[in-house]
Amino acid sequence: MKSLKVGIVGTGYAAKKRAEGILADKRAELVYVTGNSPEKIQDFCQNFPITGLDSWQQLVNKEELDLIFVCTINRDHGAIALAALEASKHVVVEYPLALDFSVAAAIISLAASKNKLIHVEHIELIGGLHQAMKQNLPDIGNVFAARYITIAPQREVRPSWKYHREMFGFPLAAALSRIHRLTDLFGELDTVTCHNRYWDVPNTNYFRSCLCNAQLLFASGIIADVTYGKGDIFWHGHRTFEIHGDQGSLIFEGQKGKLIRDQEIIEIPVVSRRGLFAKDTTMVLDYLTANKPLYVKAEASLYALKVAELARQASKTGQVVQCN
Ligand code: NAP
Ligand code: BLA
Repeated sequence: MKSLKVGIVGTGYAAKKRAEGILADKRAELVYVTGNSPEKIQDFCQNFPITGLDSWQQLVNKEELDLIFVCTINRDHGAIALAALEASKHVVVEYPLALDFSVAAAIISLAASKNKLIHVEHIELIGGLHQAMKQNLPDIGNVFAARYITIAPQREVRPSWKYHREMFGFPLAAALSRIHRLTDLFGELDTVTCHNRYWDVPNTNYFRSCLCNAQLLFASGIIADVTYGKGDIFWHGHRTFEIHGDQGSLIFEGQKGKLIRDQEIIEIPVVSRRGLFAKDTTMVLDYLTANKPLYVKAEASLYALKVAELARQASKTGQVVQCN
């Protein structure tokens, strides 16, 4: 069988993981890469057998490419995915699909009309923590509450896309996995409220820190609290995911998990976060070459993005926003 010819937009961490995955799989071959700076593109081409191009517009229109991986900054995901689908390529986008919900919806429609794959990577779903949560959920009875907090302190924040209002996007859209873990477990929402604060770098669109807190009320009645924070305002890192049911609680702190019930506390091992991009890449190739189902549908990502968009509205108005 003819191997799939791959183009990569981006030269950072995700792009490298994709290139490693493609290189290790006979069903696909690396052809072109592009990025933000000539030096990084050159470095990438020195590390992988791949040809550098000057722009993503050039890359997505290369006749010979079958499959494009979009691994660049969030602001550009939507435009690149649209252009790649217009050029009739299969497309994989690192989450978020787009920062704007309506653009993301248009991308999914275009993929359907072109009969091409649009896959949004959501490695959090295939990671050890989420799998352990899912496996143990039946042991805690009826769930009524959840809390998911990730705080990443950072000393000496430099101007980078991850600390830029437009390039990174609204925190819960950018870090969409925070919402997506919850919608994957608990389904649809009734309402959302949200507060979001930035600590700005004066006279720029960069920030030094952000703190975003949302309360999601699910249709089932589950109340979930989501907190995302990063930057130099924080002094203590935090990654806690708790789910509370009427028969017990599941508490994960970092990579350590426990199930707490009446008289017992049971440790739950969580496997490491390594290898997830490789897994995702393999599943994309399984889908394209053998029609094996993927682990996530673009529509599920779109729903999480809708919740993020409504949270953004809630944070602007201070109001409770209805989700349907
Ligand atoms: P990264 O290592 O910082 O790489 C970012 C890429 O974007 C680099 O090629 C960088 O090129 C380029 N870039 C930086 N500033 C730019 C600008 N102003 N205009 C155009 N391009 C610019 O980031 P990453 O971790 O690979 O993340 C890439 C995407 O994957 C993001 O959407 C992220 O949300 C998503 N994602 C990442 C992970 C993860 O584990 N890392 C997990 C899930 C999703 P230069 O270095 O030349 O500037
Ligand atoms: C998610 N990791 C992300 C995202 C970014 C980074 C930008 C998407 C936005 C978000 O959800 O916050 C960037 N992650 C980093 C960087 C480091 C990091 C720069 O850990 C520096 C060490 N990602 C990695 C590494 C691992 C990793 C080294 O870069 C683990 C070995 C895993 N990142 C990882 C996973 C996610 C993620 C599993 C999905 C988010 C989730 O699990 O909820």
